[in-house]
Amino acid sequence: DGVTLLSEYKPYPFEIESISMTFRLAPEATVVRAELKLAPRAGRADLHLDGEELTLREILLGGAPLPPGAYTLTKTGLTILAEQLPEGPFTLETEVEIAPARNTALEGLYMSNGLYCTQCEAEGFRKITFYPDRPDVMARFHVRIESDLPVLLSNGNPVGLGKGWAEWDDPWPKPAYLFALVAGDLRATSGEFTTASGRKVDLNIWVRPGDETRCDFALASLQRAMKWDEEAYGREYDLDLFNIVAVDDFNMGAMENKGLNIFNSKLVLASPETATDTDYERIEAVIAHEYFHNWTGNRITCRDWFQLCLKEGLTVFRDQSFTRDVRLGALKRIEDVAALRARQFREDAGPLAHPPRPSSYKEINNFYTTTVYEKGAEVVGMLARLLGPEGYRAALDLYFERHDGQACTIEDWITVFEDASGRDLSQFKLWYVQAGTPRLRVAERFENGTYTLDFVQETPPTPGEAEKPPRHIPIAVGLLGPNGNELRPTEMLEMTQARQSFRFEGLAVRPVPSILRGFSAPVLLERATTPAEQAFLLAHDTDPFNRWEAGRSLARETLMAMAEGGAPAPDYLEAVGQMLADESADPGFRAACLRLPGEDEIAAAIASKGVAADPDAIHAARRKLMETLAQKHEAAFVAAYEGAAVPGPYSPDAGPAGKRSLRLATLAFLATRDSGARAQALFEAAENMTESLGALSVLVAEGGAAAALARFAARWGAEPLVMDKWRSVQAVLTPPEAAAGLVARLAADPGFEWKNPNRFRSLLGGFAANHAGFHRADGAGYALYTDWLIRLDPLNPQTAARMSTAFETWRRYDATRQAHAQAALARIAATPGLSRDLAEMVGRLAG
Ligand code: DPP
Ligand code: ZN
Repeated sequence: DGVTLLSEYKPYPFEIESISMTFRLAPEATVVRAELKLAPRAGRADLHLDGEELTLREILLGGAPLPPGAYTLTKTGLTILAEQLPEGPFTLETEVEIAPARNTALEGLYMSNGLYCTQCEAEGFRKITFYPDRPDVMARFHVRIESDLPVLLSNGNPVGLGKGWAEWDDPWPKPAYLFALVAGDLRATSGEFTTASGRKVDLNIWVRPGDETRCDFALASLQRAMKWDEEAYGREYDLDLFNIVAVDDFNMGAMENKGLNIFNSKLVLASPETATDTDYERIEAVIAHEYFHNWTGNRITCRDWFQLCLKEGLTVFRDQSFTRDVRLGALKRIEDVAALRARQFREDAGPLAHPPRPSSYKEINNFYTTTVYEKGAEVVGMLARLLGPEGYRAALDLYFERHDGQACTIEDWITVFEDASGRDLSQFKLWYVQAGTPRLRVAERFENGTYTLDFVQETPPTPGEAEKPPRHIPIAVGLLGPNGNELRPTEMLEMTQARQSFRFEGLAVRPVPSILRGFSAPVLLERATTPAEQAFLLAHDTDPFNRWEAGRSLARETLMAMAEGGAPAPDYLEAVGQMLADESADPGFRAACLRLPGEDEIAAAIASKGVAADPDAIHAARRKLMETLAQKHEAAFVAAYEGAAVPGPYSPDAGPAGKRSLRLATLAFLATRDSGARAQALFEAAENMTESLGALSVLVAEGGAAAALARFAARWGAEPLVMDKWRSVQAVLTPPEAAAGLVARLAADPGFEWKNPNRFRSLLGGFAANHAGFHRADGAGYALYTDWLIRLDPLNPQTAARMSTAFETWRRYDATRQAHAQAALARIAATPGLSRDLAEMVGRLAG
């Protein structure tokens, strides 16, 4: 039935010493010759090579043509029976033909605006040549490219270059998913880096002619990442050359191919006029992420794709730490937790819930999820908190020492932590192998100077997992006194039982607890508390994360009450006024505290109480709260807005970016008072994309952006990445009743290049984020979205399947909406020729 099971893993019976490939590039008929040097590992076995959509032209075993009866060819590969094979090492040569110009799935070798490029993770290499396309087969690659195009790149070091050809050799054995090839008319922005041990590395950012002016930030980010990895993890780069190439058609963000990273162009190109502060931050983080994979992913890779979080969870944790250290400080944790809750908690609460290490899949591309990535990073973070900084570093040193050059499992990883710390982590391992977000309830007692926290943990069932034994949860707790002074500094409690109590003795007064500081574990904390106490923590907590968290939960509870007809909590309204006026707090932090929780987050919170969420009521409540706050604190909003102006030339640094963030956060409130006059003025005066797009967003949400949108389009019509923002802002923020109609019109525009994943995501992905617009009661939002998924699927199954996750929350809403969502899923499921990717997703979504 097409299901792959972790329990059925078997080692590959052959070793591949090397693979030597020759590509004769042509858009419709590229010829790929591959020579594999193989050796049986233990005993005789059939040789199976993966291969899809390949036209076999020649096959030679030990230099002699293999007669057709000696092998079998299917849609998924080629098999040579054991009795046809010699007992010792042998060579196998194949020649196949492929058509990169007709590859719309963007997996394997394909073309993007005249450029040849590849994407092989997870299983794209099998669309290039016959090969054991699995990560535990690591081999040395030699690549010859023949083409008249000016720039011909592959992994490793250049070893030969002539007119119409180039040869590359990668000295590091690697799995096929890290193979890459690029050919085209490209320009480099170059620099260098000298490693701690003195190796000089040439760095190049390759882009299409004309884009060279937007590469400096990416190059500087790469240099920062290389330095940080030496300092924080003792990891040096291991080749003389590091290339990054930007391509316009890419299913994901970027890919860590050895020595030749390939990036979605939106994560490389940046100039003040075309990229926002958020874009700069993301570019730096993703450049770092892919670079960090060189050790966590490439030098040490995954045994099989079930272990994906071994490289992704760890590498996300590393890039988060990098951004914290070089850019954002404590604000980074706030951003990461907000994103984790919005995406991963949402996944964990719905039909797609799965553990960071799943145990079965039909299509591995469907498991590049926020659970594998972001929850995977949280689990690594918990290990780091349990062991402390030195213990964590010792464990990582041991990991690199013990497993360099290997394809590993989560068990290997946990064993390293056990060996480095002497601790038993068998219960901790549940975080990797079970799905679901634990709920952590806490009650408190104070008697005779002793303060007691009574915790209860419980994880609700998820698909296929009814029983949830207790987890090992690190809970960081600090105690504050009535004046906001710290009575007890942060202590890491370790909860391992279903119910567990922790005592703090010798206290003169009843403390205010600050629980789960720094979000020390990915759980839902439930604590009966008063708005007054949350306001106290927002004003006084010495842990910046929990300070933000107190305001966030106050806002969430206020919005939930308002969506059910209640009034805003006075303590919350007061607390916002204090935060606004607190000039001692960092502007970026104040902005984070002022931004209201999104409508999807409110819907999730309402649904988790077993009540059907009403998207229209939530939208109205959020709007009403913005108006109420703006009215109550108008003067303070104006003062904060004006105080956060950033004169002078643009810099993407955290200081000015934080001020712009505060300015734009306050602008949204003020627009409810001045009919968007300030936003209009800022839009007209803006000299950078952050302010231009920020002001435009406010105008769109206010429903009065027609002139500004036209002006923006006239200026940026020739810049596809900028026009993605123009589309996205409208799709996300147009008032709900008008959104579906607007998105349908923009999608029908003949200039809308929907086959490009960035274009498609900007409009349709934006629409799915327009909570009340997408979840319209009449089902028109679902129907429009479904039409487009069905249209995209035959061309690009991977992106279509990824975007079907818009439907993962349908059970939160009322019966009418549920019926519309089910009808939409049924319509997708009934589509003839549906891809395996999307079929698996709709099956799970409807289940
Ligand atoms: N391995 C890539 C990344 O996450 C995704 N294809 O960096
Ligand atoms: Zn990654």
